[in-house]
Amino acid sequence: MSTNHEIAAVFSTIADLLEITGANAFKVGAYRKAARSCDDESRDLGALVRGSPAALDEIEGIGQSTKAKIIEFVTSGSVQELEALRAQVPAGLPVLLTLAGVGPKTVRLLWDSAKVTSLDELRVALDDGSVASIPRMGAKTVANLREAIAAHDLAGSRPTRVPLGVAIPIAEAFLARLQRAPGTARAAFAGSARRGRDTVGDLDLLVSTSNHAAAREAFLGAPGIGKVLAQGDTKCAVQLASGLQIDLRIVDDVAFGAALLYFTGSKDHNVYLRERAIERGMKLNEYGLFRSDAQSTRDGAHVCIASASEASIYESLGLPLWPPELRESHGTDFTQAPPPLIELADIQSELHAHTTASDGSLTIVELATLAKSRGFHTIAITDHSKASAQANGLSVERLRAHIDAIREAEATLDGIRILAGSEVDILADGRLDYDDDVLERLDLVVASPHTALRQSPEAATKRLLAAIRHPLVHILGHPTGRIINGRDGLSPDIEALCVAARECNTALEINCHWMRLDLRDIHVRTACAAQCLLALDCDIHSADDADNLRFGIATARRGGLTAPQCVNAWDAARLHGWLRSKRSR
Ligand code: DGT
Ligand code: CA
Ligand code: CA
Ligand code: ZN
Repeated sequence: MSTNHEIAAVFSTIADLLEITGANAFKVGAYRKAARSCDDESRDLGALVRGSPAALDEIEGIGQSTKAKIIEFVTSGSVQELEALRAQVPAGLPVLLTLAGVGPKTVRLLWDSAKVTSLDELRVALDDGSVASIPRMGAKTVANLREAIAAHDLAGSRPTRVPLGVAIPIAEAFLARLQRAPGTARAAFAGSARRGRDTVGDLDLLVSTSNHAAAREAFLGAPGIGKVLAQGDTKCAVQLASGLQIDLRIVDDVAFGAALLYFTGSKDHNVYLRERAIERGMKLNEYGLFRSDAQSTRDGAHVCIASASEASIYESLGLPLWPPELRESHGTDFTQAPPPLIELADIQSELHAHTTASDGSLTIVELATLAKSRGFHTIAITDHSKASAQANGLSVERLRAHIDAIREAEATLDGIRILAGSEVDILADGRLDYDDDVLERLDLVVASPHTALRQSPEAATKRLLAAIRHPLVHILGHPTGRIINGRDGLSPDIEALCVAARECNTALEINCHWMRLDLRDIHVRTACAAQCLLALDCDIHSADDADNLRFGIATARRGGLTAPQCVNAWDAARLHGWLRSKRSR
């Protein structure tokens, strides 16, 4: 892209984002006009800035403010105002503007009225009727949105993989229907969803039943189906209106374990198991593990060794039972015992949560009550710091008052420790958003990157290392800042971060929100190998967010995390001891 096009793109993005945030039409129009002017300008704006910046004044449609931004872009490579706007608008939202016929006004309406912040959330909101129930949203607009999404997917302009957090609730709704069908023995989801991948290509469901027709009817009768792709006696497949495909296998209960094993995969793991079976004179397929020698047939069929449960099949292959999350091909030695992976029940604290003081929807007491109801011993209140102005980050003065309010809540509530913390912005150069004397007063500091998420890997590594090594920081929050299907975020040298984290006793966060899951699975593997501490936190903004823990657990398990390495799995004494170890008093 030429410099002129790049600057034009900056201005039109600013205009889009301004319009989404509801800025006045005059300002938006000025940026659009400036964008056109830059596109149409025959001279190179970079050369103009360096040679004769006064010439910018002659360009029709460029005023004082846009001129300053052209100079800023040419000299620094970025524009502050754009960065600030990006931080204000959810990262997944601008993509909606690429949908045919969808402009900033519609996007704003979807965001305001249906809380849609990404294409995936729009799919869900279309399916569950929350878009249709927006007062100013006509039936025609709803139909247009569906068509635009379908066209968008067809054009391949978007990865069609669906976030785990969107897929799992759908899978569970289907399973509930199947479980209610007459004749059903067992029902489960398999495939990448069961292996806990952060996104799924499609859903794979499995049901064992004495009544195939009833299971089929229960499946095909579910709401939200756009198209039936197959409807056989043992195999059905549908595509939801949102685009997600769901495969169903209907089996006899005696073969449930073999089918579950087969359809859980991964494909590579299946190949490994099948080869091991062959080496041992057996045959493995989706119906069971069989003897393969010619003498072992009964009534012409091979004798079945195991099929009802996964455990019996692994055992007959002389292997320990491997958890689905580790059934991948990373050079794992499957003859060894798998590590005792962390489980949901191991988690005893939440160390990243926002209140109404910044951008959360719960009060301190409501958050503490929520944490208590989960059986946690500790909750940390970590509202945003002042640089996160878009999230109503706290000035030092407001933070002081907030700490007092937290201490007061702790004195009144029994059975839960409430920590005064902060989610402090890591500025682009690695400095933190509060001074040390402020941080020192906090029980816990989560340091997170929120802006400048496109800096170079070298700059990102330096920036995050500075936060990890800061003596007052306990946890590095969502280290890369990626948003699934939204933005890639930073690409720091993860191994270097993990080594430093271990040295400094700083924990790296697995943010459990299904749009983040950051650190991601492969990063967690690196962290486990480096033996640094990890935190598993929900970054709670509303009560529902606490339910995202399961997705973080899935990512943690895929990385091989065991409970002792996770600070949230520690008892109160150990956790608070670690927190105090980074405080002088
Ligand atoms: P996805 O849907 O792309 O997120 O990934 P999966 O792993 O769910 O893949 P999917 O839906 O194509 O198939 C589900 C499982 O079925 C897969 O994990 C293993 C098994 N499977 C499917 N096709 C094959 C195959 O050609 N060979 C073997 N060995 N297994 C297969
Ligand atoms: Ca699948
Ligand atoms: Ca499939
Ligand atoms: Zn947060």
